[in-house]
Amino acid sequence: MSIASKEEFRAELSRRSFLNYGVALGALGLAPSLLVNGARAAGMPDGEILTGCHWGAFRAKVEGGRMVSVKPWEKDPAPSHQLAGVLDSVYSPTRIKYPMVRRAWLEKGPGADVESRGTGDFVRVSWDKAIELVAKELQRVEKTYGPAATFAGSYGWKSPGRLHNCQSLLRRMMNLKGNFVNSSGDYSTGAAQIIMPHVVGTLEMYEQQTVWPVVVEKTELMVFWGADPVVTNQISWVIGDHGGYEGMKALKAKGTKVICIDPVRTETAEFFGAEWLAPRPQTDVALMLGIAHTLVVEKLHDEKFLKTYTTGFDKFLPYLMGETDKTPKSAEWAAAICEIPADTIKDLARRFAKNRTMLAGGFALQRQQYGEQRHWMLVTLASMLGQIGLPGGGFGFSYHYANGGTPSADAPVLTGITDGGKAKEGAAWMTEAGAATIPCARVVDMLLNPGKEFDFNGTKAKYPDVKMAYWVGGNPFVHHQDRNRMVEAWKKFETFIVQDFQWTPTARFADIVLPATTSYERNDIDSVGDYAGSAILAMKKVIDPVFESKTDYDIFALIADKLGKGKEFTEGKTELEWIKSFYDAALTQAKAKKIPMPEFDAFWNGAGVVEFPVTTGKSFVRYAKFREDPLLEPLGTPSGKIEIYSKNIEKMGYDDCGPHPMWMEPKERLGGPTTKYKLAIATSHPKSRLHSQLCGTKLRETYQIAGHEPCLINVKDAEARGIKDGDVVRVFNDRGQILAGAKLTDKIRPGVVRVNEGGWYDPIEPGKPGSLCRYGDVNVLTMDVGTSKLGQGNCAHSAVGEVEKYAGPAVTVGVFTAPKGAE
Ligand SMILES: Nc1nc2c(c(=O)[nH]1)N[C@H]1C(S)=C(S)[C@@H](COP(=O)(O)OP(=O)(O)OC[C@H]3O[C@@H](n4cnc5c(=O)[nH]c(N)nc54)[C@H](O)[C@@H]3O)O[C@H]1N2
Ligand SMILES: Nc1nc2c(c(=O)[nH]1)N[C@H]1C(S)=C(S)[C@@H](COP(=O)(O)OP(=O)(O)OC[C@H]3O[C@@H](n4cnc5c(=O)[nH]c(N)nc54)[C@H](O)[C@@H]3O)O[C@H]1N2
Ligand SMILES: [Mo]
Repeated sequence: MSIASKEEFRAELSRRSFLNYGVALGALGLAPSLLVNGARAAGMPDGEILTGCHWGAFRAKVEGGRMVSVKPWEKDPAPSHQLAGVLDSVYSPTRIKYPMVRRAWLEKGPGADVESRGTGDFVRVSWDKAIELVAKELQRVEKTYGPAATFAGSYGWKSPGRLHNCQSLLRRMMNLKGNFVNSSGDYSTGAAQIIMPHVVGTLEMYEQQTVWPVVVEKTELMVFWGADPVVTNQISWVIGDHGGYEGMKALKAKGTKVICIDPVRTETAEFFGAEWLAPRPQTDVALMLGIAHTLVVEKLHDEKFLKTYTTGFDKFLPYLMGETDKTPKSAEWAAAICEIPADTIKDLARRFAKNRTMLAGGFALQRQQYGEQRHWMLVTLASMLGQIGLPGGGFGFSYHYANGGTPSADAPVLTGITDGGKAKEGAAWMTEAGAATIPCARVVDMLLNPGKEFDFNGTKAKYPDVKMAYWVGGNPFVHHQDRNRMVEAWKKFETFIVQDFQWTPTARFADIVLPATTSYERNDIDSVGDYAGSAILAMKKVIDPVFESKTDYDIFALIADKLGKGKEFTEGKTELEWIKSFYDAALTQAKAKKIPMPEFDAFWNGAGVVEFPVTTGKSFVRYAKFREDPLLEPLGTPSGKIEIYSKNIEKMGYDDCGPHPMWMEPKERLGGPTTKYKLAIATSHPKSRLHSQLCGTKLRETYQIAGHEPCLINVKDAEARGIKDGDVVRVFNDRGQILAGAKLTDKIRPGVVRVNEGGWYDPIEPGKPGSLCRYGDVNVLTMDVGTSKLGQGNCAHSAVGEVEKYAGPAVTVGVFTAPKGAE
């Protein structure tokens, strides 16, 4: 079966079969919300300009210096409907227009009246003044408290672009100044990316998958386990390619059996008409163990595979069979925990073993307490099935992320601006820059416990005593867990600087706010597709910077200059010279590999895009080489094999991550033995946003309910509480309370409500612990503990609470306008 052509796919899209992604963007009725009087309209000519963003490449139309419409790049097989919000984000009322400083900070100095953070009491200052304040403060803090007092590990989904990479630029400036505290890892796969190297020898979460064409041809049973690729493949870390949608379309056309294991009947389940199994959240390890137990009892496990390619099954087996703890992990045992009937669990074991089965695991599973166990157990289960390395079988952890599984093109690697630290091998954020480093999700823990020793992946380190933070390209007052704990902890900062283009909740809690441009107001370059790498695209400036915003590069160059390091920062290069240097480095590789690629001028002044051919990438099968020759192609683990038992983890002696995968009862979960609340709160990634990005745009009007973030609730749970569709509800637990708009559905299992992550935090009384959030930031309700001493990832999907019809006084959401004086 061959994959449907792009043309067929687009035709299908225009028949609106795919979540309305094919709807013309204008059809949403989203005209830009603000007439920008202060925008500098001169300079940019009318016409259409090709550029790109997380949501894909697009052509922006410019009229009279304004971006008036966007249309997806013709070669995008499945454009995201979110592009309409991208247009609006440029001109939305939440745009930061001028440098602003919190009044008390400006008048009384660093650390003054920290209680007033978040109240919106800002004073406008000139750029000269702002740069001077920032430079002086960086120097004061370093001089007074030393190099480990400024946090610049600023995490978040900044825009694509190899030059205006605001996080690298921040660290580049900080490295020139002296030193800083950095962070490692990410919020996406904090637990799994730490345990996977012990198990399979790579980060695994961002590796290329057995490609879709092979899956379409060979896979007989596709299992999306806590994964919703139809929603989450809309975005990529670089410029979105959306190749995964071609794969999914072809898989559906072939009629391959799909099972979705998820508390929610997802868009993916709907798209495939999949079989839906809805376990209690956080109980997947029990479910997997129940399947594994059945495989052993019915002798369906592949002993030859286990012997040849794995190590430690003999140590795991006694646990599975209950010889070590008198608890056989039988289907019946699992059923009592996960609430999937024992017969269904046994049946899954038989079907997994009988068919060529791909276990496609998402990330939410491991953003939970003991999250490390999920993917370890999935790898163990796949090992027992013995299909790893066979076409279309085994496991895959990135089919839902950035279009993993899209065949990779024969493309050169595009480099970018460096932070001046020593680059480690591996993921881009694993730099060795920084006087100290913390796992990124432990930031609040660091603030509350200076000097405290913490464990992380076999090492021990001490939290630094941080007095100041500089945040770019992230929105911690939305992305971090347990907002009330965070609001308290943040008071410890003497100074908090935020550089963004929108008045996010984070910017509102800042002392100094610097207005950055969007990517559409500067020149840059990036690749299309994290896995596909199908093209290099000129991200050409569409319009001039609006109001007083400056590019991230210019802002950091100005600060560096104030610190006497301007030349070192810019290396004397202009924006376009930097871009050319990245392109030319790729061109050199391309020439060596005989990949056709034009010279820079022809590229930049011509089509603005170079596409690359796909050859060998079309047939890639993950772990095929290892399967073929485990001795010559060993894994990067100590044994060279898949480690079902890890001696390295055993040596760490952790009580929350043992030497083989196991079920551990989390602190709170639906149906948990000691859990106080009756509802699990799912905090998934939103269909019509990228986290918090675009929440401040008109796109919100397409999904908000009674002006609030939606709360999906099962009809039965709603009826039991007297809640009707469209009601304003209060969602609460011991950690906090938020308002939301009730959306009744039978597409969520009873006992679970869903409020997506990314809703902007909008406290009635900013700075006051427990204050009601008027819009619906679900992280007011989540818990801020590490997944385990091993990974120290976040537990964003471990929360329970209650929902009631809101009976308090009427509230007005206040977070979607600029603070007073900043309009
Ligand atoms: N409860 C719960 N919480 C979660 C999650 C969950 O599943 N549940 N998921 C977690 C995950 S996986 C992630 S990745 C995080 C995401 O958390 P974030 O990455 O912090 O979320 P974003 O909303 O993408 O924030 C990016 C910010 O950068 C700004 N920005 C974009 N481009 C630029 C630029 O070029 N320059 C500057 N200066 N600023 C820019 C945007 O305006 C926006 O404010 O959230 C985490 N939080
Ligand atoms: N549209 C859109 N796409 C995105 C993003 C976005 O914000 N918006 N963010 C991007 C980023 S940074 C990331 S990290 C990825 C995130 O990708 P994921 O982490 O995979 O996405 P989530 O939506 O958090 O969860 C996926 C599914 O897991 C289910 N789930 C939650 N808890 C459980 C559980 O305990 N058991 C089971 N079986 N299922 C569970 C949820 O209901 C959901 O359907 O998405 C990326 N793609
Ligand atoms: Mo993420």
